[in-house]
Amino acid sequence: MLEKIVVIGSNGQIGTELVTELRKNYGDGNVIACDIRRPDYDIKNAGPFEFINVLDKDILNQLFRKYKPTQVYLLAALLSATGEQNPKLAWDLNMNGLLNVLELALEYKTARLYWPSSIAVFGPNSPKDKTPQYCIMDPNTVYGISKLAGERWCEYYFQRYGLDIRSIRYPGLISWKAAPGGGTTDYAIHIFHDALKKGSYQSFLSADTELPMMYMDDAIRGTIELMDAPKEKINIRSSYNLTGMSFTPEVLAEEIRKHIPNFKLGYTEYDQRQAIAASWPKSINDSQAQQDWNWKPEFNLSKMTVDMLINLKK
Ligand code: AKB
Repeated sequence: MLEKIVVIGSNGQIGTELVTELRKNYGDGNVIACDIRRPDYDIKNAGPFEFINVLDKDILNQLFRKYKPTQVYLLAALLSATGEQNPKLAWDLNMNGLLNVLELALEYKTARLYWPSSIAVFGPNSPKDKTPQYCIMDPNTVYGISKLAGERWCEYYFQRYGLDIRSIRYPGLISWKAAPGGGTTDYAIHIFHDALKKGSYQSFLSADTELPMMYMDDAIRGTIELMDAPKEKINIRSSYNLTGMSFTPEVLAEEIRKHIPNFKLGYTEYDQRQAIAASWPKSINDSQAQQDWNWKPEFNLSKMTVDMLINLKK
């Protein structure tokens, strides 16, 4: 079948790399990048680009009518830290954006829909270590609440209407190509930039704040592997737990010092993101993804650190 793939939120940290990879696999002309902002990189020149506000149902409808996509990736969202600055906008974008796309995917018979969830669906009473797929979930950020509600909508659309929707609960994503978009885990990217530029970094998370993380190469590969997996293998229609590694700022700094021996890590005054991080898991159990669609990360802390430093130096 000839695939027509629409990526909504193509300018973000994930979208930038996902569009490039999908275009390699399916051909430039078959992957339509869409965002509310003009792309400032070569996505626009490589293939089709459409300005889309996911909250504008008419524009969204025109997009579906024009391309009749076989696959849709909905990535447009406000993340945890920016979400806390504007809770109503975060709820509106994260929730109504999803509901608009779910409705249109059904109407235009989109074969497969991808929507990202996050470790933010867990909360202070969720188990912290090796957090399982199913457990107490009491998120206390608007981002986490919207992601948990979104997961329930996704499962509802699968069970009630048979919509083939697939999802991953991303941990913090570490990448060098595009800037991160206002998350709590962004320190793990800023630290590399500052290590190379200044030889030091002031972390807004405390030394012992352990969080689950993943290198972007693994996240993109995992996302496409999940979308390519046979339907009968997908047993989770809310969202799959997934992880690559877990570390604290101090452990990451130690790893960076293997390459930049004089690197210094300091800490800022208390930051609201500390409370968000404290409510999240330290590590994730992703055995269900391993079982169902053979998930396996390729990047651990040392391999990721080498790759980040090589690419950022360029
Ligand atoms: C954030 O920090 O908000 C995101 C996430 C874990 O979903 N990176």
